[in-house]
Amino acid sequence: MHTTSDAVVSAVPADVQDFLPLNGTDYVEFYVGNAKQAAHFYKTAFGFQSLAYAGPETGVRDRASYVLVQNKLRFVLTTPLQPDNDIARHITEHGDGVKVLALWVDDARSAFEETVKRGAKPYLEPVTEEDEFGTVVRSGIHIYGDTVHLFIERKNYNGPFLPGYREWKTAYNPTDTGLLYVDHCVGNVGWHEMNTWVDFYEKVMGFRNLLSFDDKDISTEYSALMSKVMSNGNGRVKFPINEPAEGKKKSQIEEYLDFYRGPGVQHVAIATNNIIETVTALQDRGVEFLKVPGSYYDTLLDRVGHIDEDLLPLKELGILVDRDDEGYLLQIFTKPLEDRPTVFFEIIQRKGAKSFGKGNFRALFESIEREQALRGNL
Ligand code: TYF
Ligand code: FE
Repeated sequence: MHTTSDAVVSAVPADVQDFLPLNGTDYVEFYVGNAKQAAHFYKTAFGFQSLAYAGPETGVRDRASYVLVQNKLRFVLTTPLQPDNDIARHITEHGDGVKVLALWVDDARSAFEETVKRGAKPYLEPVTEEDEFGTVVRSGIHIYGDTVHLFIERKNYNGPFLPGYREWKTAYNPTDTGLLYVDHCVGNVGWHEMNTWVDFYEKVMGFRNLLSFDDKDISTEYSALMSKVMSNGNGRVKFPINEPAEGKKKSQIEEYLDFYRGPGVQHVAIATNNIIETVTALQDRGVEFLKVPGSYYDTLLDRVGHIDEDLLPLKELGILVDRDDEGYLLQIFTKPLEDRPTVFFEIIQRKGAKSFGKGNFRALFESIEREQALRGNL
């Protein structure tokens, strides 16, 4: 049932100095066509709260950015106010998508120097910004496609978000849905590019390869792909990298690459402590999830053994379950959140398991293929 590739290797030995210490994900920034409406959608459908805003009213001329928060999860939604800036070009090329995976560090200058000297392409030279709440240092490097990592140093800052933003309060505050923090963010890269980016995360970022899935592990009739999960030293930041593999018909990764017009973030996995409550709330608010056949649940307990949850709500909601050596996990995937079949979310509850749901790949990918076929892209 579980092969060795599903085992999670141990952490970096304590005596090895981590040259890029990361405290976790700071925020995920999306470039979108209409940030005001997107902010309303994420508040209404996903239960985020308003946190901060930057735009013409705060002296920013070329963009408007809305910052949303839910527990430790922060999303920034940014839209261009001009037709000819990088944000506008990003949207024209990719549609709405993830531009920035921001990482929380104690030293943004060192993060920049250590990664650039190992070969990272600079995106933002270290800059120090101040306001009445203190000082923030930011820097950034390019990753796959047009996506970037920003390093955010906020140890001397206690403002709502970042300098340049003001607090954003509204009377409209839908209740949260139990979303807690980013568990992992997956990138899709081009044909035969996975190992280039695995090398990048190893050599430039000091990450390790936790798990690998080859096309035999995860090819269904059509949707062949390969994937390697990269993790930083303390395990707080995990970036799986997918590449398409040859199958009978078009891989789901190829469909993404065609519509995103290149590599980019495929899914953001968000943790919850109660997946049944979270998914019930999301579904009530109109979030659409991929479905698996009811027969998936006929043999579920034979595959995963005892679980604390009742089977019936899992089946009604379409929540998937997988087990590894250390425990089990529950997960479910939204349909793409844009008109282009590109970015989607995963909701995940870990009960000991540190793996990535390999036992669900067949059911999940067959479900993705049914959607691909409805779009005429299979
Ligand atoms: O992040 C992961 O590896 C799991 C599995 O298109 C997965 O969530 C991999 C590829 C994909 C959807 C899910
Ligand atoms: Fe995932």
